[in-house]
Amino acid sequence: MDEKSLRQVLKGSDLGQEMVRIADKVIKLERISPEEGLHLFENGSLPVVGMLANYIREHKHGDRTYFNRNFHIEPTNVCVFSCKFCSYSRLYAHREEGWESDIEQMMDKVKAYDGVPITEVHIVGGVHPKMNIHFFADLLRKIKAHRPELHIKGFTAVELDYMFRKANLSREEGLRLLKEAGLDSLPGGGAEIFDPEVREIICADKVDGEGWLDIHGTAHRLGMHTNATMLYGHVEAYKHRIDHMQRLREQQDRTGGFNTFIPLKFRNHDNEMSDVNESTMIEDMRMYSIARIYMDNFPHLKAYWPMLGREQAQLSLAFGVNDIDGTIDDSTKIYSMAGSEEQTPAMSTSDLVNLIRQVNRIPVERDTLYHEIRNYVERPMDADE
Ligand code: V47
Ligand code: SF4
Repeated sequence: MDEKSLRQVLKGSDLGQEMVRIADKVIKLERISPEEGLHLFENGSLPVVGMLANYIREHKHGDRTYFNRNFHIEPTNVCVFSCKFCSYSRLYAHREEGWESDIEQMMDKVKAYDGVPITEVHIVGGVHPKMNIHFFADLLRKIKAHRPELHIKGFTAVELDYMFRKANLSREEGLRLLKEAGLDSLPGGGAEIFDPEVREIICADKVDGEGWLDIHGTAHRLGMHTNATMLYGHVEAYKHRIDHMQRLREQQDRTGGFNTFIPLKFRNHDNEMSDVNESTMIEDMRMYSIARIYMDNFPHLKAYWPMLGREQAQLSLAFGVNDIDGTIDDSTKIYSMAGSEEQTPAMSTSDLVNLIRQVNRIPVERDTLYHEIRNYVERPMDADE
């Protein structure tokens, strides 16, 4: 929708004075303040925040909707931490209930994709007390030796913080070591909610918000790109979501290396927070919309379909989202174990392309750093692909 039509629609809606003022700022592409962000959460109806978010989305990316071809390696689900929302991990004392892969098993997984045109491997897992930085550096070197062009996006700031402390390395030394071994970028996990009081309730024992931001800032200074997540829809209040996004926005102003913001909806199956209700679909779409409006210096907003489900991911493309992650095979267990509809998350490229086309957007395959590999409207799929 162009600026004139958007202004006309908003004029016809019965908006309060404050909402009119904020909407005007958004349309002029001005940054909104934390107070204005909170006003959107507390008073913004889905149609209004959705239209504004879609305006920003189309201003930044038009109809382009990105995905990539990737697969996951989850080295272990044994974890020294005990986040209350986690359905996936097993404590070291109960490690016989979990899994632990050695380098050879993980390399077999990499080799299974020989000849398949994937561009990224995403490595993420629990924090195992016996898998140290040298073990992972060895894995990275072996992956690069086998397939040098494969982009390795690996290890949350939580895993890194633990590895570096155990090896007595500073964050910069640790990141340099892994970068030299082949690590290309960091995923966005482990951020949860930065506010210390909420963190104390949901994940008291892992790296705090400052530490998470410092690891990402250090990675940016070393020339690596990273993502950022926010786990929402549990015990936090709107002000905590704003605080989280504000800290990320400030970090991005300082170091500029974030590619994508990924709001993650809390799923309540089989974890210590199962008594907390999940957010509604309307609340999820409001979350994406306000994230798109607030995070003005983040180029991309991602809906992670294995967690959200395909139909909601498709719907999110009208509410600010311009990326739906990758083709992923059944190697990620984080969400199926937490109650996602996607029990064995796998979508072929043609499934993803169709899903995006059905809502009149343009499917674009990208690499991890958003270089375009193929525009599927300019170059549609052949019947035999
Ligand atoms: O940090 C764990 C989340 C994250 C639950 O950077 C849960 O491209 C909801 O960060 N309900 C790890 N969420 C996954 C992650 C990620 C995923 C996809 C792409 C990227 C990227 C990053 O999963 C954790 C935590 O916030 N999580 N349990 C749960 N019950
Ligand atoms: Fe461990 Fe990550 Fe689960 Fe927390 S969310 S318990 S750090 S695997």
